[in-house]
Amino acid sequence: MTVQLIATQPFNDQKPGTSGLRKRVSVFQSPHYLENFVQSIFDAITAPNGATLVLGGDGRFHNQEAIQIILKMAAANGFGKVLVGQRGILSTPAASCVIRKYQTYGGIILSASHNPGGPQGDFGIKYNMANGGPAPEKVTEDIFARSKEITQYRIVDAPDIALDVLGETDLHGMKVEVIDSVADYAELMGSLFDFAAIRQLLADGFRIKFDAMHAVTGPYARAILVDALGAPADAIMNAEPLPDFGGGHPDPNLTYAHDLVEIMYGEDAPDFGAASDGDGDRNMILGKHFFVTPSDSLALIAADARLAPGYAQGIAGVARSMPTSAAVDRVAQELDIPCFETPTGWKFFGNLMDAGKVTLCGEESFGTGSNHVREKDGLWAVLFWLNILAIKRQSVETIVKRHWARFGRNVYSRHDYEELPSDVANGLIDHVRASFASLTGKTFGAYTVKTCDDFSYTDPVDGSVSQKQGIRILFEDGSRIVFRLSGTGTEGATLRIYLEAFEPDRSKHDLDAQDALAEMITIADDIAGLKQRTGREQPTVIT
Ligand code: VG1
Ligand code: CO
Repeated sequence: MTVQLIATQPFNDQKPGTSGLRKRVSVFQSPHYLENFVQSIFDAITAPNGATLVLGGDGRFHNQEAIQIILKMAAANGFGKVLVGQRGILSTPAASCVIRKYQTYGGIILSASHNPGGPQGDFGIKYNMANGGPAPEKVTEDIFARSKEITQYRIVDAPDIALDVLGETDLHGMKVEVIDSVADYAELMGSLFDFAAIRQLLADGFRIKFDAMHAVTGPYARAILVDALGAPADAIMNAEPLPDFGGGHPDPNLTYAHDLVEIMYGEDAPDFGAASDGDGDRNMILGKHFFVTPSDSLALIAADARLAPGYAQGIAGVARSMPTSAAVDRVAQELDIPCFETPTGWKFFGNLMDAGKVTLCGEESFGTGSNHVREKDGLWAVLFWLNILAIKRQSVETIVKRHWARFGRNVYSRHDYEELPSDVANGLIDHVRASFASLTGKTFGAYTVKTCDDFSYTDPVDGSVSQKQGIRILFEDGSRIVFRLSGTGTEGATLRIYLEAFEPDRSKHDLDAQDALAEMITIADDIAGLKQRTGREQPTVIT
């Protein structure tokens, strides 16, 4: 076994997006593509000799092959040990948990999250720091800079490591320890939530349905919901992780999790439904015939956090991404705790959590989490809800409506236009940006524009500045429209339009969000020339 230095040439497109580098599988399969990026990570992070790394992925097509390559490269780059999930499996929150628990130098997570998998699908890779969280922009920029000047990578010439049996193997002087993918994570969940109360809730006949969408959460959900909490085996659907996610789009929302949605809106609907995404960090929460928006879910968890043992002491503060609704801001105000507004992407929450400024964080994109790890966490949110339900013994709908009655309702929706030609999407954003001056003070029906800007964020902990994080059109009554381009897509551009209106009037809380926001939707079209520029009559996905 020898270390090989392989000559290579830079690719110019290895810039990490909102959450790591995501490309078509075929791109990652092209010679040196994965290797170049992994070497760029190793070059950028300058780990000391003998450092320990965590490695795992969501099990999508190409996961195992990539893991073998990364192990051999880690050995050639002087790592002392790699903790790798059994069969290469680690959900994103589980990887974050393992990094923290064993105090490793960092970790590599292989996932393209909610993007489809399979030979024609997407693959992805991201680096997480010693705190268990996604690398901050400074580090992803270093990685990108390295990728543009790389001339060689290091790899040992060795046979593949068996990943199905737990235990330790030697790889050119580096230890490879295959660990149980679920155990550490399940133990952490047991320490945060009142499992006895949830077990009792389920024993009393409360029916749940969890859709793992043939992605990574199947084994986690089975160990926790079925084995530890006593839910019947059929409470979990699509529980077998498949390399192509069964041909589906593992994104837990009303469009892509339609099987679950049909059940939850059907005649004999269970009391509680939930789904997670490809890598297990997102969650969708449903009640019987009822959908909980992620923004409301965050607000509600914040309001009732003390009901869970891990949060019984109260929460230090909350943070939400800018496009997420201000529902949680109202809760923070009442609890008299700080509320931070960050750019999109979990990497912006890390500093706030490390500094003890916030306990709970969330994004409108079905992401909720806390300082128990440094990633958003799908099953954690499901367990938090079950914990709240086990104590309150009210329906999901009642809990949400009582919350609205108390705090008011931030009516919210996101409209996505996927796979637009890049020049169309950029042209639309430029157009809105160029209209700031003429929009300010302009009245559209009942709404008058107060200000418009490009959202920029100064990290209160390290002072780093992130600019152009989405365009905000803010109206005088607190309503707003946000325009943003996705940083996780792999084909063309995805335009996201976030719509929010505050409704204090209880008698209007039963309105469907699309109806309540109808006027805002028209205004968005007016401002951006949506239909005319995109040639589309409808968004691809409405959440
Ligand atoms: C999307 C979401 C963002 C989330 C990111 C990663 O990013 O909007 O809130 O943090 O995905 O989530 P973008 O740039 O496409 O809007 V995951 O579950 O894909 O790791
Ligand atoms: Co995800």
